[in-house]
Amino acid sequence: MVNGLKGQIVGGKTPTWRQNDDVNGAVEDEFDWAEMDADLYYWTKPLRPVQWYPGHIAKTEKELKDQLKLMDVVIEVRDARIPLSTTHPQMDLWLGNRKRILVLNREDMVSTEDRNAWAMYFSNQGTKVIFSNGQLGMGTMKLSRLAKSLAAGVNVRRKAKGLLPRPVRAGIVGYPNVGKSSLINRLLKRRMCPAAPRPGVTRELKWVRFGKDLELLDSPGILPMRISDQAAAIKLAICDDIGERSYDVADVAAILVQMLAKLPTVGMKVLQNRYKVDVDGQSGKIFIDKLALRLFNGDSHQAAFRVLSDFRKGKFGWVALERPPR
Ligand SMILES: Nc1nc2c(ncn2[C@@H]2O[C@H](COP(=O)(O)OP(=O)(O)OP(=O)(O)O)[C@@H](O)[C@H]2O)c(=O)[nH]1
Ligand SMILES: [Mg+2]
Repeated sequence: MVNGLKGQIVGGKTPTWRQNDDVNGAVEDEFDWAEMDADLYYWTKPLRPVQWYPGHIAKTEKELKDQLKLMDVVIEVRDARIPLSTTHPQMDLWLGNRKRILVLNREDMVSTEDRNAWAMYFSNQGTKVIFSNGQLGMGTMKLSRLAKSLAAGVNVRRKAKGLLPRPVRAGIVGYPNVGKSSLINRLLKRRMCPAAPRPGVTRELKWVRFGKDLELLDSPGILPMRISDQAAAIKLAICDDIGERSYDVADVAAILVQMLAKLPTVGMKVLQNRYKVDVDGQSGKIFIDKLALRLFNGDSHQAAFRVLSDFRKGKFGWVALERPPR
């Protein structure tokens, strides 16, 4: 229990849950994402800050920054469920005006509406974005084609100088566990880079070759040393994009329950039906405690973990936790 917060992850602008049981499109259209973000801000405020900056990130970050200077193009991978929260605050600074491609991976884990909303948002900004699936390989061929075409100028310049062409260099960067290594493996159709369903798998920079004209750099997932936006940190925790030891599973699951209860495509009824637990309390924490009593002999940690892993497996449907700002 963090900060002795007994069942108290409530508050914010709306002291009680507002129910969203209507699953029709009209309700979804009217849903105010900014208001949920505001609530999330208040819910996370009393919690111990979530920070995760393991040794291997500290060790490789400088090396990665140096390597980025050698790239012809940089592929930034984000989690399609939380494209804003998986945006590294220093990436713009590190990349300057280097050619870049934005990849929203885990496309299978969001709805078509989520995907359309983000596609529109980034296209309005003039940002090239590719949706991908690192597990099945969708989007990877398109990605390699785009990387090669964006970087084609390198060899035009080399030729003009009388030099032989060289493979294009593309660096793959992004937050932990967003699917960077998987994307490379799917593209190469070989398990060249270790990938597993937890953050912090890749620990060193690694170059791999794709055909004769593309070189890819796999890199460890990086995060800022201090995450200033704690609402974002909780979303990283919910999506398993940050080390499990950095957060309290019960607190994070309680907030997830409160978010799901509000989301237009989930709502309280879905939670109630799935877990056969009444949502008559005011906080996600109470819900988790009730679930613990019903299924886990009172073990709240187990109950919390069940809700988190159900979300990660899509048991509430595939839903993004963020929509573009209006
Ligand atoms: N459902 C789904 N799972 C994916 C997708 N992409 C990757 N995964 C899974 O997510 C897990 C993490 O993938 P990795 O490739 O290891 O992620 P990473 O970004 O390299 O992670 P770090 O090396 O820890 O930074 C693996 O179990 C993959 O199978 C996707 O598009 N959809
Ligand atoms: Mg990796």
